[in-house]
Amino acid sequence: MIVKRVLILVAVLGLCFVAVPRPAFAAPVEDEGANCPIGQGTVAADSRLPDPFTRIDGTRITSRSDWRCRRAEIKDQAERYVYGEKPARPASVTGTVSRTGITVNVAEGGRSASFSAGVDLPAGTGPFPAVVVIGGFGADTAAIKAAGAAVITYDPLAVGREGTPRTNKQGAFYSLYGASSSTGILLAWAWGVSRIIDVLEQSGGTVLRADATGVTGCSRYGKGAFVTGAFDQRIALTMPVESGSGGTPIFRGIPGENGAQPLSSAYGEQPWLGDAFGSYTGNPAGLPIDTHSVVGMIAPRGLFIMDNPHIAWLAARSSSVAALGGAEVYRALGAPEAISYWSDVSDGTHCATRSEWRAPLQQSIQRFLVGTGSAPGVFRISSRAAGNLAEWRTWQTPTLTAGTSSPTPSVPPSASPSPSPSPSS
Ligand code: MCU
Repeated sequence: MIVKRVLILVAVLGLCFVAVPRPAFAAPVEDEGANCPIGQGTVAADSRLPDPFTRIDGTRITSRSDWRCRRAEIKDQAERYVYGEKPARPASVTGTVSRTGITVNVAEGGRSASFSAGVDLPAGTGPFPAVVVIGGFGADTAAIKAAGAAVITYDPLAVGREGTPRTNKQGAFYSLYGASSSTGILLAWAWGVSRIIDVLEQSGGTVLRADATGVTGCSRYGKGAFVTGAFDQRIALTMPVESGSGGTPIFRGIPGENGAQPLSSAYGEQPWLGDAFGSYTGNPAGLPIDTHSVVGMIAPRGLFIMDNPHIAWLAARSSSVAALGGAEVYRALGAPEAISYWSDVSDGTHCATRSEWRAPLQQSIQRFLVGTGSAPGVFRISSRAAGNLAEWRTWQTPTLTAGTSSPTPSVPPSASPSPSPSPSS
């Protein structure tokens, strides 16, 4: 009798665990604003940062739920003027996920391509959250695994090659969309990560969870990590490291930041940015957006920007302004703690593994990917490269009325107890 009751209790508890959806920190779809109208009008040139809260038609958003379609406008402008277009998921995406690797096959309009990625699981039984490490180096992979997430090692150059002229771009993305596509390779890399997430979704989440993906990368791959997180709302945690010009730093700040990689160099060294950016390398004030708004595209999802203030080329001061400006979007959406920034580091080596970042990195992974603990919510700006947001804006941050600021929580494929509430609640 007692045994029977215990069994019933276990079964009921089991059902509860299966039925309780765990709040996710990301959206269930790549782009929640895909059906939003894009305003008409021109944005006047401005040497300071455009107001992220003002629509193209000149009106200002008033509620948190307005952000979804305002974000869609920023995304449209980011594609049009900075990165090039990111096409929606192609007609066919198939692939496999194993404990050691992922394969991705894409096809559309009679063209096809394939690429693969490595998987390195942490200790435990899983299914695991995962961090895509673009180019194999970014945030400390040992620390990522120790925090409970798998590492997906992704070679972005198979999807968007470096060393090609803009007129003959190569890699899986360009096999589908053409060698003369005006999309830069950062967004091609981002598209590749999105297709990996498509395959994770199709896999049923037995090895890797599809609702708990992070992304990181250092240097040129930090530029890629930033763009990847901005352009796929399924990504719960974005961690660009020392990304430099073309990455997190505000474009408008680069010309005045001594020793920073010039915009013409970031545009010319590799086809990282879209072809359209070529008209703005000498005129960033003409851009209707800047990277603070791209940071805003990531809000209210987890973001941890890491910078190195010892190398002038990396433009850490302009990056701090982007983080401070983007943090205003997080604040307006009611999720100020979901963004962290850290440039106060002692070792000047580019892309070093840094002890200073270990705790906030692991806290971010646990909060946004594993689903435990709290976000670091820290801004540690080095005095060597401290930007001043007040010098860069004329707008003030609105108090938005409450609404659903965070993307709709998704039901995870795995069944596990629910963690603490979403960052925007
Ligand atoms: C910071 O990222 C780049 C930088 O933009 C380039 O100018 C330099 O050559 O390489 C950096 C990098 O990717 O280092 C690994």
